[in-house]
Amino acid sequence: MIKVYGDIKSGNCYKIALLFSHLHIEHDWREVLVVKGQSRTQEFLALNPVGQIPVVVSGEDVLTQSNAILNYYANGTALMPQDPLDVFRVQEWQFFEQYSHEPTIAVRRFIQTFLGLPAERQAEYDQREAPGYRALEVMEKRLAEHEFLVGDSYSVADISLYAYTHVADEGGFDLSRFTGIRGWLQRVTQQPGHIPM
Ligand SMILES: N[C@@H](CCC(=O)N[C@@H](CS)C(=O)NCC(=O)O)C(=O)O
Repeated sequence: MIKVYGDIKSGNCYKIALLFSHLHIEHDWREVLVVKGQSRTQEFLALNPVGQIPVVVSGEDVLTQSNAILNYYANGTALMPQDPLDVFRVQEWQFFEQYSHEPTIAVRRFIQTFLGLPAERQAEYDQREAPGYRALEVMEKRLAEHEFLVGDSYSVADISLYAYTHVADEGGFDLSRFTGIRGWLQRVTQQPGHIPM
């Protein structure tokens, strides 16, 4: 049985739960709570020296990095395009997610919702607002004219970006003017096997 070490309230971990639900991949979920220091124990660091969740263990294989895990399991399914240029587009969105979207939208959500917006992190929280909105504008540009991020069907690119976009309000982002994104969020929830965070 595949083991997933994670916290379902973490978008990076939810990506894996969502993909496994779409693909009917049975797994054993092992809760690891970052805020309780459980990703820094010796036992956990032996599994992933980076000290981060999610981690997937399949037999002898230890898999880390959420988007790489998505791509590994989606390969050969309808959730990963076949055309090499479309595969490239998936990865383009995933690198964007990790470098421009997650560090702004997910980090503000963590500071606000998980830590309760402590005074010592207020400046960092404020600094991440403008780049977060810039990331949302990039998504909006695509989604105002297309149903999904890559090609014309739902793919792992959508899973990667959905994870934190659908809870962006928990990081103080107002999505009301992003009509393309809001329509897409709705379409994602209608995919067979969709599960909430
Ligand atoms: N690039 C990693 C990021 C994983 C990540 O940042 N995980 C967070 C929870 S969402 C974590 O474990 N944070 C604890 C830490 O960095 O110390 C991925 O996509 O899996």
